[in-house]
Amino acid sequence: MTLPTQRRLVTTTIPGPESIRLHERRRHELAAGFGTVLPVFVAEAGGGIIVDVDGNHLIDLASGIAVTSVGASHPEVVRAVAEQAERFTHTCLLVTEYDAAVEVAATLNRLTPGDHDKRTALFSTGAEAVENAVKIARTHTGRSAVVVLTHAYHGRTLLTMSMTAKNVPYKEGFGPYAPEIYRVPSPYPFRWAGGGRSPAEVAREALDLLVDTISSQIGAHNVAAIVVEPIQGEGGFVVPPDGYLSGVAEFAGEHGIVFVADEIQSGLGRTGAMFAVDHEGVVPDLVTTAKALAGGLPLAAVTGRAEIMDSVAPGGLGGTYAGNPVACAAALAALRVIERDDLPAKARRIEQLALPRLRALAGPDSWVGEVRGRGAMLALEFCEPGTTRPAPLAAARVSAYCHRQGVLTLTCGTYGNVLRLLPPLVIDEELLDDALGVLEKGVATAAEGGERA
Ligand code: PLZ
Repeated sequence: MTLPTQRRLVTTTIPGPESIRLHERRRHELAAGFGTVLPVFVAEAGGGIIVDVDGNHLIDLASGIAVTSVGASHPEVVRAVAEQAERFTHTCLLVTEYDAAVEVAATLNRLTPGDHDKRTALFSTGAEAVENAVKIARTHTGRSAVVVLTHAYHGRTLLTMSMTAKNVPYKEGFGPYAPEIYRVPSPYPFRWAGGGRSPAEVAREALDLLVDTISSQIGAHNVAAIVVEPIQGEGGFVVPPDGYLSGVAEFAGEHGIVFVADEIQSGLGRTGAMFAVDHEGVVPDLVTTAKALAGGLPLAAVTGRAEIMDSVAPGGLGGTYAGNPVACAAALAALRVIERDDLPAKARRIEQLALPRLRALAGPDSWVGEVRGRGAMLALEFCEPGTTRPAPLAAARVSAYCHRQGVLTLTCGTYGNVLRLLPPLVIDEELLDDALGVLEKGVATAAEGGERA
């Protein structure tokens, strides 16, 4: 089945009447704690298109939060899932074995940075991968402290929520939080204290603060892991200046600290390289992946140095669904597509098409204070014109405008003022062009009024 590659609105409002009816029912059945960006019910999706139950064709600039890089119904993923499900859906990797899991591990061992000996552990969600990376690092080092950044997002479980920076909605009311988590400033040039610093200065100052905090408040010999998103996702698509990631890796290496790159959102082609750390040539000790890994099925992984990974004794890692065979079959198909069709190159092409147009929207009189990102992980940060005061309402208005016009956008950021673009890497160029046109119009007409509404 191939979906038409065109935006088409057939109802006068988005969501249309059938979505509204279904959403009403949902309110009585699903827990209120699950928010929704756009209460449109999906009938089918693929490529860059989402077809809703009213027959509207929306352009997908979300990819289910950076998951469906190969599209939401890539025929090779669909076939792999069907074939595997027909043979067996589950036996549990902790009970009996199957080769698809080994093959996924081998592929991740090959694709992740560095040509040292590696092992992979499979899980179902990104949060589980991050939790297990910490468990592995603690076992390997015999230490307990974990260092994370401001604006970090690592998940919603107790440990990963504790590692996540933002309070509402992720942490509010859910404490007490896990102990032994320490936070250092993210090198966020647009918001660096004092302002007016060059990216190189921000990288150096942030590194100094990391070293100083660890030395004076924790003790490097007590730190098991430093966990960093090479481009921060939920926190606002914050790109660390050159030199920061390599500096962290070097410091970690000198002190026997496990350097964990959380590539759950940025990895597997999204930023125009297979991994975001590849842009800086950094080789982490452990890499976490999820999201794009299995083309929409739940699968996550920790991949890294064999001597670190193998420090946990048999039985120490697992989970009923860890490395589920249907998810592994989907992953093998998705990874094949990512490599064979060179989706990192597609991400670079998306950047080439979109970034100049997005950059043209920024300026001293504009509500767009900064445009940043890499590959197909691009964002606009909305601020009161000429300042860095966050303008979350402007971001929300522009996003709502896009939704009304049939373009699915997401916001993010510690201050909720960042509009992010995460198109499927396989998106048709005409669709992308159309979506960018809508976004441009949204910024021109809807941002204005910003915080006054
Ligand atoms: N690490 C870098 O981006 C998930 C969160 C959606 P899970 N980001 C989307 C939401 O609001 O729940 C994410 C991430 C990074 C870890 C995770 C967690 O991955 O698969 O959602 O557990």
